[in-house]
Amino acid sequence: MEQLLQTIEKLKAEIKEFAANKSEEVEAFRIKYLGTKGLVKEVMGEMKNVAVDKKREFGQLLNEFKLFAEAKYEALKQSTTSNQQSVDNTLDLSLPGDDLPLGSRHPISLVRNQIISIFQRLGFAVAEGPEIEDDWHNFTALNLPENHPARDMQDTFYISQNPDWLLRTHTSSVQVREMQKGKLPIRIICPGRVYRNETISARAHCFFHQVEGLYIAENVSFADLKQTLYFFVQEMFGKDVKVRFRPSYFPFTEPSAEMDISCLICGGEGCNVCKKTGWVEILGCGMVHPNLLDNCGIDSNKYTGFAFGMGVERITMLKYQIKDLRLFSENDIRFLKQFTAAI
Ligand code: 2U9
Repeated sequence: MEQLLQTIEKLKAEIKEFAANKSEEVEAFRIKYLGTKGLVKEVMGEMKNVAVDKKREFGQLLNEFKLFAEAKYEALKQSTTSNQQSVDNTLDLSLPGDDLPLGSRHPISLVRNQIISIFQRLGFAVAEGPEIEDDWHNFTALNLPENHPARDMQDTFYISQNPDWLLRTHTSSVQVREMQKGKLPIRIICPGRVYRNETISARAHCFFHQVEGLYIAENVSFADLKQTLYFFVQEMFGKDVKVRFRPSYFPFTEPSAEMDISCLICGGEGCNVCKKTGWVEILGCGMVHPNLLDNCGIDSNKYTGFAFGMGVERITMLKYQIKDLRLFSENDIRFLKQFTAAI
């Protein structure tokens, strides 16, 4: 009896240590221990030699031994199949990688970045401000009197919680905030989104993007304005493009002008894009009205400045010959993916 107990212990230790990496080794385990001529059967066969009064005790022991061997077999099977799977999933690192389709910048972002970069080369810094503005920064400070049509509900989105709050209608409020800081000279461009209560069409939207610029220092003249904007046009549209300034009116500048460039499509000959005039308008500009300087605590006897403003959508439409403003906000991938190669 003692010998049988020792055999079981020895076999149990052997089974415990048994390791298998491949399914053939697991099969070898099954044959050796659990097969019809296996060691478990052989040990079970010893029951006939056990004394009657010990049969119950040994029966239990042998049964536990058999379950132990079977459990080990199941565990071996499990571990080799998961090993096998992980071998199957092993990556072949020598294979070329999958192509990741590259996205592209939105055309408005492309053009805005280009405008910013041109003015940065002239020493302009970028300034930003809130899209929800108060009446003073958006209108009053900018010489837009209380009865000005731009203040009408038809033109401006007001915030219902507070009649003093609105969605900025231009980024000029950012320049006002910079002027209030009182750090002169000021040489900034203000890119950003603006909102106007317009019916959406191919030529108008309830939001669009502007880049406005402001230069305030001593002795700033209209000649500085012209030369700055001429440099911008040459960088943006090419050296052959001509410019012209037409007198205009804005409440925040005096004198004021609109700047045209020779038509990019017909080169000035006259076509549908320029409505047969040979010229297309690209921005508005002028010398900062002295009232604005005074409103913001800047000495208008000492300082002068120029300002300009352009719609990024307009510049983008001219540059890429886009005919409908709504394309910019429809997120149609067929439109957007055409700008993958643009820088
Ligand atoms: C301050 C002083 C002056 C900014 C200016 C324009 C002329 C202009 C339009 C272009 C197309 C708006 O987006 S648009 O519809 N802008 O024509 N903007 S001068 O003048 C300023 C701004 C701020 C303190």
